[in-house]
Amino acid sequence: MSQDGDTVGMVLLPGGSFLMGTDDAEGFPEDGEGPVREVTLASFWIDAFAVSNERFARFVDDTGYVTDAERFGWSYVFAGLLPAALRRGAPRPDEAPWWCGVEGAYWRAPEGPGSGLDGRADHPVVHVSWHDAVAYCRWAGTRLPTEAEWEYAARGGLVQRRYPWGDELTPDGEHRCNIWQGRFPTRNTAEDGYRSTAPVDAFPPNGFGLYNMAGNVWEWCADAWRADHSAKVMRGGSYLCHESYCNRYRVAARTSNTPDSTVGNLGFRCARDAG
Ligand SMILES: [Cu+2]
Repeated sequence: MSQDGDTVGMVLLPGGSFLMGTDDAEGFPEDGEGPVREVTLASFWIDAFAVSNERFARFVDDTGYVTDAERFGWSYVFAGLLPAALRRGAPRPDEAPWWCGVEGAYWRAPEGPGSGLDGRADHPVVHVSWHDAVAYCRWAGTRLPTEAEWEYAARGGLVQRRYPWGDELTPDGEHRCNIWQGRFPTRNTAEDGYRSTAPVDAFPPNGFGLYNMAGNVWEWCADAWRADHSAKVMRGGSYLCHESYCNRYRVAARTSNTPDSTVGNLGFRCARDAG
């Protein structure tokens, strides 16, 4: 049974204008983070949490949907999460050799054969492509947020701050999101409590009551990446982001991937029109 018409777990955000983007010296201008511009939005609903394994399972059980990773037979898993036997000999992209192409990795087996979702029902679903996310939304009577909606939501009512809670990464020494601590990609001290995904309700929410808008998993947005319609926008950063190479857990940060790509640190949340 689909959840059409249901806004359980969603937050209604008032429409209005906000300053989107950043000229932050710590940002990546080449990603198109700037310039800062005023954007006006109608009010909309957005999920308080990324879509969890439990929610995605309901969709698959109801529809028999087969994800892109299952159709292709493999997905990208972070090397440090794999047993040696799967890591050895796995193909790795030259530009990001910490990713292993693992046969049989998909949302129900996030680290490939032998892995499962025990203890992770409330973690964000991963290894879902943009197409998979859109299919879920259609079933749920929702849609992906636009990039502007996503950033407006992530900012939580704050104006031109770096993170959903302010400008400081760890206020009073406290971790506020699930990213990488230590030396990427070989040593993860997991000071924030997590080496991989965290529950979708981990860490305090932002000013709009939204959880994990920074870190944990990247989230698909509805938009095409600039003029390149063969790629889609992703926002929010993930448990692998680290200052040393990718501080894209800032609210203005963005990246992209092709709509059939799947990977172990990329999920989504839903939005819907208000009224
Ligand atoms: Cu990153």
